[in-house]
Amino acid sequence: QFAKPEDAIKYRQNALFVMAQHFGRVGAMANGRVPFDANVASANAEIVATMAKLPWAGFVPGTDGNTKAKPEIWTEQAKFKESSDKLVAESTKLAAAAKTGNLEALKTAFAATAGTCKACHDAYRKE
Ligand code: ASC
Repeated sequence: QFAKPEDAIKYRQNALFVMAQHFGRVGAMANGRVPFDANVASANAEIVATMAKLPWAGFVPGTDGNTKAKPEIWTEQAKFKESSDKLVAESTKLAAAAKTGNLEALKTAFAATAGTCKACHDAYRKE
C-alpha cells in the first residue's frame, strides 16, 4: 500500500491530524466553547467516524523509528487493534449521537470517544 516506510508514517500521522481537527470542532461544542449547531456537529462527527478507520494501515512493522509510536504497537498487535477498534466503535456512536441533535447525547459520546483516544495514547504513544 505504501511506496516507502516514510509514506506509511506520514499517512497515519496526517490521518490522525485531520481526525483531531474535526474531533476538536465537535469537542468545542460538547464543552460549550462554541455554540451548539447540530448540523455542524454532525458533519464533523461524520468525518471523525470516517477518519477513525484510516490511521491503522499506516502502522507498518518497522516504522517506529523517530516517531512517538511505542514498539508495543507491534509486539501487542491484537491489543493495539482492540484499542483502535474501540475508537472506531465510539466515533460511530458519536456520529449517531450528533445526528440526533441532542447536546447531552453528544457530550456523552464525545467523552467516550475521547476516552478511547487517551487510552491508546497512554499505552502506545511515547511521552
Ligand atoms: C483530542 C485530541 C486527542 C484526544 C485526547 C483525548 O481532541 O487531539 O488526542 O482528543 O486528548 O483525551
